Amino acid sequence: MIQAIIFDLDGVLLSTDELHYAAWKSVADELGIPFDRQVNNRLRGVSRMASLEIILEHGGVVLSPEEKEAVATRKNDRYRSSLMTLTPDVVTPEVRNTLAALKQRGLKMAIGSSSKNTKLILERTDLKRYFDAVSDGTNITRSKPDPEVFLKGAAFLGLSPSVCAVVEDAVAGIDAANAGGFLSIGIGDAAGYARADKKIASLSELLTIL
Ligand code: B16
Ligand code: MG
Repeated sequence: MIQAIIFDLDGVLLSTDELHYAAWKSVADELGIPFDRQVNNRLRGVSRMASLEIILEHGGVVLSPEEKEAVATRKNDRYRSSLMTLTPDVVTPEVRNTLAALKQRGLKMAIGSSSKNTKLILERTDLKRYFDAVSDGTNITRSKPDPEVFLKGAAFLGLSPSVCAVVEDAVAGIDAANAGGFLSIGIGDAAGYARADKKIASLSELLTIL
């Protein structure tokens, strides 16, 4: 019996892909690295530093640890400025109604996101009030596909993974959920992933499958 749902943020509850894309593109341009949406897709659910490694490898560029730190900071500064343009309207009525209905059913809800900017995004979009706990990039040391972010989320809720579902749009996130012993639910990109326990085309389907 599922008692709680842990939601990935970017790609599940809202899309900041375009904002990540613009910020990474600007730093890639400065480094002379070709960057397009195909490369950007590989960064889905991946931590900031791991994303930078993928971009550098794609461009055949080698940087020192200090240079990497500086580039990642530059990207994040630009990304955070663009997050200031977010308003509650970026969250669709379907997402909001689904969260409200699940909460009304008595399900516990948490966020399980790789992003260190999760709290800013939740505040800007007025999503915070639906969640009993937030596990994000600021409380983990290992990135998805490691299950740490979801295990911490379940621990914050005081529940065992066996009674929690995870909703994810990234293949790495489904692998993380499975590795942690959660029921994995794929949406978006991850809806086509064979290892997802359940697949949904849109968030409101949670109301019928759970
Ligand atoms: P930040 P999620 C992920 O969020 C994004 O999908 C991914 O593109 C990003 O690199 C990662 O967060 C880290 O974000 O730079 O803000 O710490 O899908 O796990 O909610
Ligand atoms: Mg995601």
